[in-house]
Amino acid sequence: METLEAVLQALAGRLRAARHVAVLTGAGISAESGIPTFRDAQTGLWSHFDPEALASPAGFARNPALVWRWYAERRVKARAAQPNPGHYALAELARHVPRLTLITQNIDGLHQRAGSPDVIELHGSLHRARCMADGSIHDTWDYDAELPHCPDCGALLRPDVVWFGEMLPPAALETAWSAAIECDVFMSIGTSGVVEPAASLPRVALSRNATVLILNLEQVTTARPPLFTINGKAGEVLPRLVAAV
Ligand code: BV8
Repeated sequence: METLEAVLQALAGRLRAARHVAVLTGAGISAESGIPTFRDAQTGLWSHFDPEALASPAGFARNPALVWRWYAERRVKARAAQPNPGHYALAELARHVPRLTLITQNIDGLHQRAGSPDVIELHGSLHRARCMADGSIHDTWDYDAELPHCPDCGALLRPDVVWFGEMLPPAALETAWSAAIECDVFMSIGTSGVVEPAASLPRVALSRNATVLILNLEQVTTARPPLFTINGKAGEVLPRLVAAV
């Protein structure tokens, strides 16, 4: 096991030499902003419900009011939260490398609020709703309605997120897949790597001999180039990494 400092210095050298850096984030990067992750035992969203029960078309069809209440609560929490140093470090990194593709599984919008441009939202956003009839996207809606309806056609609105069993937005997935194939460095930050197809992105990068960093709370901190793993908090580690670039 290497020291964190040694791993950070080695990674910083590869970031300095990189033409294209790709980053995939998961719930872990928002944990230090106070937003519960999916798997944290004490606060994990999934400890209270089966993902198929709420985050799925069947769950919504079965009880749309319950699903809307769950997403409304998460949207309020996300709006009240602040980006943390991990989000800001990634926004800063984009100013130090020729090209950075930021891909997130998160739907909280914190990367955008930290100043990251062009965030690829693989799983949609809490801050948009979609008309079930005409597919129109709405940035605001009647937040007090138990079941919000489309202001244009009156049909039921749904959260503009990707549920289990649903295809990811094709353009977003294509951009993410291409970045994983083309990048020199791929950093997976704060994700347990369970949900597909996002979970395959680091593997694609590794198969193309990119330098790959996996940073979460399950890893051992070590360097087996081109794979680097760090056990640490994004809000503490990423600012140190970006400062070393
Ligand atoms: C698809 C939006 C093709 C909604 C999400 C059966 C039927 C149908 C499909 C499947 C099936 N079996 C498998 C599948 C595929 C399925 C899947 O992968 N299921 C899993 C459960 C096995 N995938 C899909 O359905 C995808 N679509 O495959 O389409 C298709 C089409 C039709 C039919 C068949 C196939 C769609 C998946 C998208 C689902 N939507 N989110 C919402 O949020 O409500 S997923 C949601 O969960 C997140 O977006 C994210 O992707 C995932 C949670 O993962 P993480 O972000 O990693 O969070 P987690 O809590 O797990 O981990 C946190 C990590 O952070 C940990 O590692 C921890 O150590 C670390 N951490 C904590 N604190 C910190 C930290 N790290 C750093 N610093 C810290 N401070």
